[in-house]
Amino acid sequence: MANGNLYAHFQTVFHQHGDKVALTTAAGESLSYAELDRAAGQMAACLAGLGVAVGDRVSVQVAKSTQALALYLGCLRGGFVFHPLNTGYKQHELAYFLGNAEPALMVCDSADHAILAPLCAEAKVKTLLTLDTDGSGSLSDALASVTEPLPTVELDGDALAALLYSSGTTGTPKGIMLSHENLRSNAASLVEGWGFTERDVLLHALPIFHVHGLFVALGCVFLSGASMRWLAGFNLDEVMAELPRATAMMGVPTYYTRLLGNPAFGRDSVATIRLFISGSAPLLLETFEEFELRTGHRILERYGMTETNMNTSNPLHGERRGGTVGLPLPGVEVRITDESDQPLAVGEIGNLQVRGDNVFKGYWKMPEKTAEDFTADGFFNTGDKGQISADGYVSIVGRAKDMVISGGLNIYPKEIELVVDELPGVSESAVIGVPHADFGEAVVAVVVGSAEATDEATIIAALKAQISAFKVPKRVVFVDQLPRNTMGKVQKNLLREQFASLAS
Ligand code: MCA
Repeated sequence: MANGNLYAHFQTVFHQHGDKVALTTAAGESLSYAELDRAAGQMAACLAGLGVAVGDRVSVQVAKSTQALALYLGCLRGGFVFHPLNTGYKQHELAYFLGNAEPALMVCDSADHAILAPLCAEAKVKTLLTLDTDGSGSLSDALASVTEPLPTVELDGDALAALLYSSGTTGTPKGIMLSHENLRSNAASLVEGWGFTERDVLLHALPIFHVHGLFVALGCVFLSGASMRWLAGFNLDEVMAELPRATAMMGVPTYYTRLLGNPAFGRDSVATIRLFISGSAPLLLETFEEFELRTGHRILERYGMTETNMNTSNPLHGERRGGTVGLPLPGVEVRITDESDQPLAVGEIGNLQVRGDNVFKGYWKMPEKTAEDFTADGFFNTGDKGQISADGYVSIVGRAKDMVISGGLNIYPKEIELVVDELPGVSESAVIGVPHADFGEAVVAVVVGSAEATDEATIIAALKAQISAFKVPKRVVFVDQLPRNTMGKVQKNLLREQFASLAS
């Protein structure tokens, strides 16, 4: 019986390409596949030696680095459940995640140790280690005493590989359980669908605490034996310098609008690139068209979400239709239904539902919420509104859930409203997304002020102290009252219209 551990599938490729460079950083540091395999084996042995057992969660909040990559691979290899945390999360958010995920071990930047130590004590996390981008930290010290790499653990494909949180409309984050087979099957579909081979060099500028940079990008590279240009984050000058060394790039729309904002970006910048892929947020048709005019490339837009990884993709060979997210991937069923899960006629707008090996195992410790989001015949309700054309192209036409996507990051208004409503001088608030040239959408808070005075700067400063900076409203506006329908529900669509030009 083949080992269901995703790392076993990676390792087959690693052993085929031992001396080949797997990744090179912008600073010129390179790691071969053999070195990556050894680092993962050392990391797995180190964590096991610290008492982490198969199925235990390992929470990680560290800056992107080659050691952070080895930590992810080591968790897969050891059968530990990888729990990545956005490096922007603050105490208020972290306390919940650690209490809910109950990790056996956590790894953080040494700069955050003082904040995380009490949170880990509170959440009864046995071990807290540090790991810095220069390779220093207590995890590195622990690694130094490892002599033998841990052999890749035998797992069933249904075993949990990762736990990622998405807040959801109620503001309470939900742990999304992803299995080794969820990740392997989807990555295999993408390697085939996007034509990744060992000759490719992926420009990797994405964070590795979300699906896009962690599972989509790394899955394509490690199942094909390709190489990577490994950037710490999206820095326009670095990306411009790295493009001539790459054959493919993955990014959120903001990456592409920023490239277009650079007059030096043009056809000769992309002479070596065969494929640009966009996702995590809608790619505006104007961006798609301007990019083709500027470079001759039609960006390949695909659609996914943390619960399902990738669902649809525009074709590698065939018409890439701007404004759509393409066709269902092999092994993924997509349908549009009405409120009672009945499929609608072609072209009609309704609830977008998916079924396939890519769909997650459920929400962590929330069986009722899980049951709510699946239909009797096993389709997952994505919460997105969509339609499918007669020739099968899927378009996302809206969101049932009240969510803002800003710079490729999902932001849930409820989570911010709960914090704003507690601030002095606020009686209630409504948080919306408005168009933003750089981030696509920007968060705006519409506030009904109570007797004491408060103002935009005070509210923004208070929020920055409590929640991740990327979630903090770019603007705060005051109104006498919030528009409500006859049911008393705040009419956010009216607010979006009223404040549409606020962040432009
Ligand atoms: C940073 N800032 C943001 C964002 N990022 N504000 C709103 N939205 C954002 N996404 C703010 C910071 O808080 C800071 O504010 C200021 O911008 C500058 O911060 P900096 O870090 O320098 O920003 P940046 O480097 O320009 O980052 C923007 C970015 C980054 C490059 C677009 O957000 C990014 O890499 N996004 C990709 C996220 C991602 O991987 N998404 C995939 C999710 P201040 O100065 O006030 O502190 S996976 C997914 O969605 C599904 C599964 C899928 O289909 O892929």
